[in-house]
Order: sequence, then C-alpha cells, then structure tokens
Amino acid sequence: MISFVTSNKGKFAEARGIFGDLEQKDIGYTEIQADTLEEVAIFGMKEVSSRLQVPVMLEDAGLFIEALQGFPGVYSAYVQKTIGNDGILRLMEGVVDRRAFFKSVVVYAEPGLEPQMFKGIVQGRIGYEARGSLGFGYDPVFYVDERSLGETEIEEKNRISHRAASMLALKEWLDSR
Ligand code: ITT
Repeated sequence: MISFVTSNKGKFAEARGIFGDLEQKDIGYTEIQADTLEEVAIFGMKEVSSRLQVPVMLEDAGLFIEALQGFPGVYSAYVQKTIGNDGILRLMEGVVDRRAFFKSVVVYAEPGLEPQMFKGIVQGRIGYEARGSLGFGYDPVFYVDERSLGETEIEEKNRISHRAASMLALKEWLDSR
C-alpha cells in the first residue's frame, strides 16, 4: 500500500482511479520556491521520506500557458487561490495563442531506495469561458479538443491527463520490478 502525501482531494481521487489501493496522507511538506516542478517535488520528498519510513509518493503539478511564458507554472496553486480561473480568463483577454499544458511530476520513495521521478504532460488550450464543475483547479478553463476538463468525467480525464501519464509510468515501473 502506497501513501500519497497530498492535501488535494481532487488529485487523490484521480490517483486512486489509477492505483486502486492508495492511502491519502495530508501531512503537508515544505514547497520550496524554485523554478521547476522537479526541484519542488524532489525537495519535498527529502522531507517526507525522512518522516515516513513507508512506500510514499507525492506530486507537484502546474499549468503552463504559452502566451504567458509558462505562467502560472510553479505558482499554480497560489494563483488558483488568489486570482482563480476568472483571473486567468482576464489575463488571456485579447490573446489569440491559447495553447497551454498541464505538467505532473511524481516522486516515489521507499526505505532503502533512491527516489524515482515520473513526469506527464497534457496539451490543451485556455478557453474563453469556464465550463463544467467536474475535476478541480483550472479544469473548467482548460480545454482538450472542444471540451473543458471541467466537463470531463474522471475516468476520461484519467485516460488523457498529465497525472494519468506520470502515475501510470510509476505504476508500470512498480509492476515491472
Ligand atoms: P499538494 O501539494 O498538497 O499535493 P496542491 O493543490 O497544493 O496539493 P500543487 O502544489 O501540485 O498541488 O499545485 C498545483 C496546482 O495546479 C493545484 O492546486 C491546481 O490549482 C493546479 N492543478 C494541478 N493539476 C491540475 C489538474 O489536473 N486540473 C486542474 N488544476 C490542476
């Protein structure tokens, strides 16, 4: 049984759809200010794995908008909490290039093992309006084809998402040992 250290219920629900057997541990960890999700995740895991001597994973994720040079990126959680999806739509007013991607960086550790990192990306577009109430965070403003992730059931999101890609890579690695 793996412990997933996260405060985010939406992330956990998606991860459980992939792993089945999974335990949420909402114990918090230091998220350093860094330029990349990878650095944030690796640093977080150093702290978590010294506190929990069990198989454990954590994830740092973010939304990267091309026309905003990758903003909000590593600041995605803070930006969602402050200006939210309305703020993103306002920043994108008049912007023609709507391309964006979500990225997920998962780190897995267990006692006696060097931490292992897995990544996933999903390409999409920032829409012109928020649609749907499924998922969490930026899902209502992030569109894949003609549908927002806010309108996408969790089973379908788990076939296409950044999180599905990173976590399936971890799952395959675990199964192949
Ligand atoms: P933990 O760190 O406790 O896991 P968190 O919500 O703070 O939870 P992150 O630090 O990884 O997670 O922040 C990433 C933010 O990016 C998250 O709060 C969402 O606002 C957004 N985000 C990440 N993945 C997303 C997804 O699949 N759909 C919508 N928004 C997402």
